[in-house]
Amino acid sequence: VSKCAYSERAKKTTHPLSTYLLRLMTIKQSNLCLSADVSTTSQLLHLAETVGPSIVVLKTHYDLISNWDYHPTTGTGAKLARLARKHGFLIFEDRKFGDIGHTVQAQYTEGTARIIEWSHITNVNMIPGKAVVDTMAEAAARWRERKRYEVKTDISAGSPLAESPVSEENENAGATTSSSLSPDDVEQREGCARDGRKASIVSITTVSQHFEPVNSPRAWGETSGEEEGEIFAGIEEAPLERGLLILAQMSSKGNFMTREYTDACVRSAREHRDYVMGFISQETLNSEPEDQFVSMTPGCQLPPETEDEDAEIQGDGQGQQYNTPRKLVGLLGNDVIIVGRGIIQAANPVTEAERYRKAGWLAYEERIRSSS
Ligand code: UP6
Repeated sequence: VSKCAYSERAKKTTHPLSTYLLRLMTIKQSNLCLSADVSTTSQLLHLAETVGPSIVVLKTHYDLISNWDYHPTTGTGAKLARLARKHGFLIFEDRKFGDIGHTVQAQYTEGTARIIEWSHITNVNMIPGKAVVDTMAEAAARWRERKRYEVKTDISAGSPLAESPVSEENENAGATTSSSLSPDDVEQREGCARDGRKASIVSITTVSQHFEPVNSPRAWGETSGEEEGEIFAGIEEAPLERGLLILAQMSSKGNFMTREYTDACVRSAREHRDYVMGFISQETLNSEPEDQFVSMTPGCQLPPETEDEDAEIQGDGQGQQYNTPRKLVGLLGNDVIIVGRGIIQAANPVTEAERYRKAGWLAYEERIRSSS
């Protein structure tokens, strides 16, 4: 179990999105992912808006939503992406891809939902074999090149940002770069900053100094301006890279994920360190010094406030099993707790999310401070 602080691991990982996530976690003092398993877009967007300040990842199952709007720039994915920038969290579509590589590539990048366009992270079930990870990595690399090209073309044509998907994605990016970075911090290359309605391509090279931990994560609720979607001072835009989590272990009772399967997931992750951020697992799977994978862990609930915090938690009667943040983060070394019904079925999901954030963070602090 790693005693290394998230901020230190942010410096060690080579995946830009993991670096970003580990910094977000440090700033927001949160290792909480909300599993927003609701059935309408308004419920989803409302949760993202209200719980956004407490979380670092918002997990979706887009196919649970009855009225998902597929429009690339004004649809549900684009709206979520805007809320992600506003509150500082990453979007994780829990698609659990599981087909032959060719099919998965198309499901990931094309078809109805075009998941790659709005979701920073997705995951894959590796039962079909390692090729599925190879093909997803290939698709993500191609997508990134296309995005870069689109940004460049958009800029050289001087077209208004709002007219292309990429500009929609980068809307408001300038709020950070212009207000909190000096010109020396910014190098012409990638990312997108706004100058009136024209864009310039920038890369934020020395971002770490801009990540000032805040005393209260609630400070994230204070935007630097009135405009909807304006991002927080001190936080830069998420990098253009996409990330993958490999489904290496499951929380459900009697699942068929053997040690051999889990080990194969780790080997595959090591082959794609620039794309695979980590795992959906029940314990940390980092075992070599170069392993800086993030483990995100479902099957997490807290007992009611009135009960002992280490009390055993009942499953859901449909195979789901639950553990507390203290066990998952403190003892088993997981990094991010994924909580669905524990929060969304509470009388007040906003205060409940804060309760989980605090419990998850405390478990992490105890872990890095413990001597054993
Ligand atoms: N999930 C699990 N276990 C896994 C992998 N994924 O529960 O091993 C997902 C479920 C659900 C969420 O698909 O979206 O995590 C857990 O929700 P819950 O907290 O309401 O049980």
